[in-house]
Amino acid sequence: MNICVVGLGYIGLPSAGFFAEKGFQVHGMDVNKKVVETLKEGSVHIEEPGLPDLINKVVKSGQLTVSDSVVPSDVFIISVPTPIYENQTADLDYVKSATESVLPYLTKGNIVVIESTIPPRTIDDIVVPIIKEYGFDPDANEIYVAHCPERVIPGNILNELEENNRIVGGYTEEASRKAAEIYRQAVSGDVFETKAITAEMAKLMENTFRDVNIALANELAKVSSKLEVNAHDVISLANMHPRVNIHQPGPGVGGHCLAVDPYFIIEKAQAETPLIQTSREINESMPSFVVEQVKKILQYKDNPKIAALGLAYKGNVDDLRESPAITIVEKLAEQFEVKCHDPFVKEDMTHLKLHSLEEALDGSDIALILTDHNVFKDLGAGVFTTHLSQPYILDTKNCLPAQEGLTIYRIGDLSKV
Ligand code: SAJ
Repeated sequence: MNICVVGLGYIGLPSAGFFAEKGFQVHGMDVNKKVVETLKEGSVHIEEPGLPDLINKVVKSGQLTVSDSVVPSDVFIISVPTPIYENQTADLDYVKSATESVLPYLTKGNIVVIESTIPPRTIDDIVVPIIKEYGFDPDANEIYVAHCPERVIPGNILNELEENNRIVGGYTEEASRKAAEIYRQAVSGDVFETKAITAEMAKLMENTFRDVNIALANELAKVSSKLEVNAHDVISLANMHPRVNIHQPGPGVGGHCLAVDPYFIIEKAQAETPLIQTSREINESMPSFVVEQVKKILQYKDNPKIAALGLAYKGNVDDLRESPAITIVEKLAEQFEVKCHDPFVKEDMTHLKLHSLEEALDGSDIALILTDHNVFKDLGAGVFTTHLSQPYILDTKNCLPAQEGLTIYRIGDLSKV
């Protein structure tokens, strides 16, 4: 069975490697020639544990080939970005052009799966019409069209590709069955068959559930600061109840999933989604909340200097998309000197100037922990007391242990501010 994966990004590349390792003959295509060249040279452009070894292995064995064009296959898996316009509606141009790019290679009986996260009704209203227009009839199962949303978490992608349950939403029942068979041959989780619209909504609700839950935690952090109670203690005690699972407050919600996907529901049901919209507003307000706290902590300092540790949207990844850390640094830099450090991020990935850890801390009046990279969790008090002008830390991710000699402020426990 041949698979052609269209789009070799954060999800497409690991998926291509995964299916290749499972014995499928896989061709990965990306319109970005630089990405293709990098892969051909045996390097991998994405930071993800285990990925370089996997890709090297399957490229070497010939199980995975890459190029900048689609090739004829039995299955086409489309895994391209779905960015969002400034007016918070989905930009489906990549999904449309990727679907168009496979058309000349389609033959009757092929399976087309969209793995990209898409707004509800995209399979029915956009993908299927493109295929119909070209002359195939998905209603008569000439092409099997399905949505199988990716659900893997960056940082643990390879394990989750293998183990997670999958939802396969077919345009027709037969399409669900055909596409599900492919996934059943590769994954160890269960594969559930449903309609396309249900799969689209299930995926969006998973991320929206998490976004709304984090908004609740962030609201609690703000309440706690007013009522002088520690939100982290409240959450860990409340979560001991068997039916409660409040998420963690923080500097805001980043990444290309939670910070974006709720808008795909909102755009299709504006009047019916006040809770989802308010949750987005709360999470988007967190960078300003953090900036306010920094100003309060440093109010007695003239020309305070700030070290910002962590720019990525979450720990142990290099992904800067929608990262609240970037917003916080930009806001602070309007008024103060801010030096940034992120061991995962490279110079050419950001407009912000990067420093070594010591350079960033040297002479700064506070260190902000904006990302919970493991390397930060393990930092001893010494590096802070040696370099900072005063041992002040605002740990927005609640990830540093309390240590003698350090004054650690935490979002959710700001009674000292
Ligand atoms: N965050 C909090 N508090 C928490 C948990 C997360 O503030 O308690 C923040 C993180 O710091 C980060 C953001 O939320 O800024 C998102 O991080 P995440 O770890 O929750 O999720 P993502 O965006 O890396 O991946 C999510 C996952 N979705 C779910 O867990 C429901 C993943 O399984 C999806 O495949 C992925 O979105 C996606 O691609 O849609």
